[in-house]
Amino acid sequence: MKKIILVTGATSGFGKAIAIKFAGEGHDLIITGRRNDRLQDLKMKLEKEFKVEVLPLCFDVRKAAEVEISIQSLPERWKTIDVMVNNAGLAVGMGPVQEGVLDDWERMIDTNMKGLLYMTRFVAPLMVARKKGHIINIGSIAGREVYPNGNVYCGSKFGVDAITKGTRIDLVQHNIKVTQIAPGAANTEFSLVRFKGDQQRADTVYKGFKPLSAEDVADTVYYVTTLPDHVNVNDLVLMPTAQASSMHFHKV
Ligand code: NDP
Ligand code: 8X3
Repeated sequence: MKKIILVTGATSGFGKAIAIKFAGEGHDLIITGRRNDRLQDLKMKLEKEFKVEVLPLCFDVRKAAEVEISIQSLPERWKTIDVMVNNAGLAVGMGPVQEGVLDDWERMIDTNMKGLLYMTRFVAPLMVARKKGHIINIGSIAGREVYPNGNVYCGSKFGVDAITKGTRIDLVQHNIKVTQIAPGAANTEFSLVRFKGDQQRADTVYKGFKPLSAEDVADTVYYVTTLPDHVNVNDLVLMPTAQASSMHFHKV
């Protein structure tokens, strides 16, 4: 059955791959992000290749008012969101806490935690009204194990872990599934953003082992939406085979 899937951060990496995966399976999509040109290109591509309908919404998840108006002004048909993937997020900088850049901290906390909360605040009521829905939060191995110089990014992803558990408890009585997918290292634009455009430094993160691809994560997100109504994956840690923990890699 055709569903409506909302994916935040669909202009790149996991979000884009998730949108392509669901479109390939015949589902209609609401795709969000701040880069409107990329949203429009993706809409054209998906509608042409897969004959699905795609609604791009360009806004910043850190701005509660923008989130609220974007969701509340959706045409009625598009408000019947079956699956929301809270994927938009980022790391900015990496260094010891005593040298932290305050603006980097604000960006991570505001995007990864508050942005995810704003989306949930305005989309969950639509699901509650229909007594059905599935919220999938993209956490991280960084939300399970802290690593040196990861302080605030890890904190924001530990926050996603707690918020996901709390959301599940609050929504269980409304028949809404809540899942966290927590990936390990994946080669997307993540490290380029973290290292503020330094491509060489970003590339070194993935040297000597095979990281996850965005498609690996997209396949997993899709999988958890295919289970019977009475079955939910609460939590799934998805790692490259060559990564045993935040800190342990088999590199050659
Ligand atoms: P990318 O940088 O490739 O994609 C990040 C996406 O988030 C972009 O589409 C970006 O869109 C969107 N985004 C960022 N800030 C905002 C904002 N303020 N408002 C709206 N959208 C925003 O990285 P990934 O695909 O790797 O990251 C996706 C998620 O996965 C993140 O939550 C990240 O923390 C998490 N993750 C990543 C891992 C990795 O190793 N790559 C591992 C584990 C988790 P735009 O810039 O257009 O707004
Ligand atoms: C991204 C994975 O380990 O670089 O969430 O923090 S890590």
